[in-house]
Amino acid sequence: MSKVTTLNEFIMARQADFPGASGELSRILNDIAVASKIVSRDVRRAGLVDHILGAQGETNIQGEEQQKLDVVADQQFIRVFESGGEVCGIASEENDDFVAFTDEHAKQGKYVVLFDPLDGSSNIDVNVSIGTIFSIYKRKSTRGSLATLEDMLQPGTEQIAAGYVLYGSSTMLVYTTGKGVNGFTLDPSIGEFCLSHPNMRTPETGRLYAMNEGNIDECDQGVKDYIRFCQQVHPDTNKPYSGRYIGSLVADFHRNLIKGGIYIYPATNQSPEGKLRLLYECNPLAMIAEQAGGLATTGANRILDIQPERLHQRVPFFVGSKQMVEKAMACVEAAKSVV
Ligand code: P6P
Repeated sequence: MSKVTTLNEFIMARQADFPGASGELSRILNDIAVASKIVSRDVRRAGLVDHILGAQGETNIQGEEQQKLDVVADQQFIRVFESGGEVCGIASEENDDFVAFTDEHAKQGKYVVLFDPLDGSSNIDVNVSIGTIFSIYKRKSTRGSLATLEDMLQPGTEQIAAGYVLYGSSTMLVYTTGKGVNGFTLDPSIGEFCLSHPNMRTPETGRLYAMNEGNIDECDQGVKDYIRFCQQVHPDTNKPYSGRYIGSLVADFHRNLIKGGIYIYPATNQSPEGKLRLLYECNPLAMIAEQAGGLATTGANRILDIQPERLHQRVPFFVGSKQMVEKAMACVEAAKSVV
């Protein structure tokens, strides 16, 4: 039986990739792993422990009803970041404003973390996979001071690390520090994330497209043209592509990353800037996608190049296999030139 490599062993071994790194990033990644194990335990019990099922009754800045597990997960991640000493502040989907930690130790932290603690949480009650998405930046403000909004509003190209945790049939943590993508599966029998998907590469093309086609009438013509293209019989397979939409971003993204495919959440009449948030959903997944050989755009522009203006800013999101995203962008471009 081949030796199992735990996440901790992997991080330590790869620390050499960062000359001058004194382990802070490694500690943050380990902190994320610890919080994820706790959230995974709570997600697995969600159906049994009624105090965490059902809406918290509050609504977050997105106008979405907060499920209690959202709040539990958010607090779990904030707790590990605040106590770890490497992170001086956070921004999260569940918090209207960013949080600058006031503890003197935390204020010395070199990094900020932006995250969606439990994306797709409306699926909790029906036992569909959900996920955590995170993005790590070096702070721009002076160590020892309070984190600032400027620390949070950095373009995706400045990410030091990005990743997600998928609470699915198994719990997986997938991340990149800009030197490829690696996936780890939680082995509950030893409580460790173990390297299961080394050096993940997404297929250049694929046959799966993920979009909420209920929105099709509200989309621009180029999106309609691309979906129509997906639904045509293709000469190489004599079949159309397959529509696969779970309604949980991390689950749809992860499946496409492995099998090849495209996920599209375009601008619609309801959501003229798209639905997904740039800072803690699109940027981290865009970094993963590009590091695995895929693409991530707004349908026109590279996601990672966008200079954020607001914490909860939304953008249209086309992400996945390179050739599929390129084809979708070509449809969007072609539709613009049609008067
Ligand atoms: P719709 C979940 O709320 C989420 O942010 C993503 O996880 C998911 O892909 C998308 O929204 C689903 O949105 O409008 O299709 O229900």
